[in-house]
Amino acid sequence: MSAVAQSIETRTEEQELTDGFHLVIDALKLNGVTTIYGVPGIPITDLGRMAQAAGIRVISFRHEQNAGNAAAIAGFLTRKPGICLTVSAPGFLNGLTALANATTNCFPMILISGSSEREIVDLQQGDYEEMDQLAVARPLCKAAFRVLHAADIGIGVARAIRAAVSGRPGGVYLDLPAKLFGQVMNADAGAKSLVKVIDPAPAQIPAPAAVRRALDLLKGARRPLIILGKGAAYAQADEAIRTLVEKSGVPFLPMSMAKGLLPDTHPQCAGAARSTVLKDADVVMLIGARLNWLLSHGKGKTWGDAPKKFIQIDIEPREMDSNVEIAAPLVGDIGSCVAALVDGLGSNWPAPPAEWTAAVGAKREENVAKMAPRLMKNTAPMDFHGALGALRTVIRERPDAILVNEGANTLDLARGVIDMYQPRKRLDVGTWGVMGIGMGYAVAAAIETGKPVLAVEGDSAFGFSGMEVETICRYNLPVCIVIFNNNGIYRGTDVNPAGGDVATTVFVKNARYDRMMEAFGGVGVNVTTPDELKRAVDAALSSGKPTLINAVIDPAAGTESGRIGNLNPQSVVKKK
Ligand code: ADP
Ligand code: TPW
Ligand code: MG
Repeated sequence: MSAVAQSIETRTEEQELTDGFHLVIDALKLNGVTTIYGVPGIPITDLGRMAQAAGIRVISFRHEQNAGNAAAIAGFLTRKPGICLTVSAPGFLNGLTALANATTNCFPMILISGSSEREIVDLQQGDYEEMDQLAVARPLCKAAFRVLHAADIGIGVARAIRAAVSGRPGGVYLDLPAKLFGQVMNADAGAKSLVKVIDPAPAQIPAPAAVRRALDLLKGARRPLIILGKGAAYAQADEAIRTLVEKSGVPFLPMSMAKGLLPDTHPQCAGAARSTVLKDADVVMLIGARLNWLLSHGKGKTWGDAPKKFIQIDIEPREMDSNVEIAAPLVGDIGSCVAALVDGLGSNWPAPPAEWTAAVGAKREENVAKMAPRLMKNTAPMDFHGALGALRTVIRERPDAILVNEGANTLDLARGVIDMYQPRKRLDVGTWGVMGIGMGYAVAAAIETGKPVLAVEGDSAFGFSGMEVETICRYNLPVCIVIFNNNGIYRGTDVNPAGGDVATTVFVKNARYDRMMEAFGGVGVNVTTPDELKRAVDAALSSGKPTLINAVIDPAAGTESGRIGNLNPQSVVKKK
């Protein structure tokens, strides 16, 4: 043995050592991370193994985008950053889509990717999976960090956690080069280098003058409206929000993922009178909802001619005046802002003019009555409303089930038809209207909450993450997937006028998605009527067995792009 080797051996006998692998795991555990979503491979395979051995639940996916989506929605559901772990370049890029989507939706998540050797990457000498990942990630997320020394792992993980959950939540990238994992240091010094993040998302109290300004505006309103967004669902200030709505008597409109914060059947819910309230309201209070495309940027036809004033509650100051003037900006965390407003309402806050609440109520009853017969049609093939009528009953009977929803018609119609009763039970395509969130969200929803999950998926939407049915079977998750199979994107009836290939929006006819589930030991069911659909979903949710129901929908039933066909650009050139 050489003198040097001998001296190292003597030293290791004297002191206990740790390394990068263990420090990353210890740092995550110290900060309460219980689950990692990812895909293994060089250089993070052993990190996953060791994390599992150390008691962290490590959920292996078939594609990083789905693992990333799982981490993102875990962040939304728990207010702790969801962790996604990927390999270098291609795995990193697959996960990056989910990180960007999380940032866009204000969900806290951390994408941890292994990366290649810095010296080789920076000289572009062609390393295994070479890519300057930090530079690529930076413009697409809220913050991006790289750790080069084992002694900095603790601080690196702490920065990532705080960046993800403080202020406006978002996606954070943490770059861990392969060499870091093998770096050795004294175990005591390593333990001391770890950082437990104290109060990672500190309360941000609104200024009293801003609270008064908002209350004054609300008090003077003749036709007030509260819009609840997914920021309000995320904030977990459920009781305070309910009190504000009920004490003020103001009608409320939930955005898609805020449905259930108060039940859609609540007497003040204006969900079924959306166009009326947006058009006619004179004072609109936004709580954790942005005036982006989903709210027509706060102007134009949707908002009518009646002059409007906006009160906006948001933790991000720069959100104010992003699209229109905000008359009463209330910057702070929703829990603190809403509590301050409730205080200010006092005990004899005047109800809004009865004329207004009655008009909203009447419109709502009218629209509900108009839709009712369409939901009761029990025919084959089903149309969307018939099938959704059955699923609406399922959720009414099982309000604690989590509904995941994506597609075009399948999304827009389910959002309108299926009433939600509890907060954070509806997870969908979010701000981007992105396809592919379905199975990642379903897996994480089941794992994080232990509740049954009902994923209502367009046949196209499902295809973006469909291979994860194996993951669902492997972990034996209580997920029931219903595929609204109309043979394609929007519809299955398009024809290619030039002949030859089928139209771009059309899939294989009479496909049997249920058999995909059977391939992995799950339950597959093919249904053609709403009654059959209801029975199959009930059986799945009661048994908790992974189930996929192929629901045969009339291929002619859908419309182009569901409810947002108006966003398609139109060609002005006449065809020859
Ligand atoms: P929706 O799509 O439902 O309309 P958005 O995603 O557009 O909702 O808006 C969510 C908003 O909520 C974001 O502007 C975000 O900054 C804000 N937000 C998120 N969490 C909080 C919080 N705890 N307190 C205050 N605002 C928050
Ligand atoms: C990542 C564009 C929006 S909706 C949709 C696509 C491809 C599928 C609609 O068909 P589906 O639903 O799911 O069968 P239905 O009920 O209307 O038949 N790529 C990404 N995101 C989006 N939004 C698209 C493409 C799109
Ligand atoms: Mg379809």
